Amino acid sequence: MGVTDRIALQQGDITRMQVDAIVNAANTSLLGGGGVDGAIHRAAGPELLAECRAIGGCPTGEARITAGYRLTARHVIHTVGPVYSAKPRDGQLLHACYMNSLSLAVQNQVRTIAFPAISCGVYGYPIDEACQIAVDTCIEFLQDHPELEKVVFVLFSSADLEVYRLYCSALPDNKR
Ligand code: AR6
Repeated sequence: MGVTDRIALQQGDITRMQVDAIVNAANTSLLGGGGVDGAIHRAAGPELLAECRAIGGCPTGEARITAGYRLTARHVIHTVGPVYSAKPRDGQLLHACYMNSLSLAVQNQVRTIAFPAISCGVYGYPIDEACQIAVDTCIEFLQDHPELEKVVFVLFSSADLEVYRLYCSALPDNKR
């Protein structure tokens, strides 16, 4: 079994995912917002905001973990993606978001995790560039962490799903 067998692609709403942890594309305040952040807070309930408030924020590229409250997922991992600026730093920060989220996950015995397309909404990151960073970073991590069973990329639109499908189907053998 190759590492890509531990990666799944799905279209839908991340709040409905039956995984140990879902990742939230948050902002540095961790106090909620629109997009996937708003959907996660609505589905998890007010206890999530209370726990986030106590954390007191999160710098771009880093991640913080909370309980999932009314979600099926046991945990929410909040990470803050970069606002796209077309500079090399964007890619470094987006890579750090995935890496730090995955590290926090395994530190907390998470075996299955779902990611949205971090930074690809309000923050303006082009989906094709972000997809490569997301998939490559997760492959790298899965190779080093056999205890992580599954990474699911949950895409809101069929167009975004297609970008991920195409990229994954064209991966070279040394990444599989
Ligand atoms: N499930 C899965 N994906 C979703 C969902 C959902 N329920 N809702 C939206 N998406 P965005 P960002 C997709 O804007 O770009 C917030 O206000 C969406 O189509 O949620 O990282 C935060 O508080 C897009 O592909 O996050 C920050 O201020 C992707 O999720 C800011 O937005 C990310 O879009 C973060 O911006």
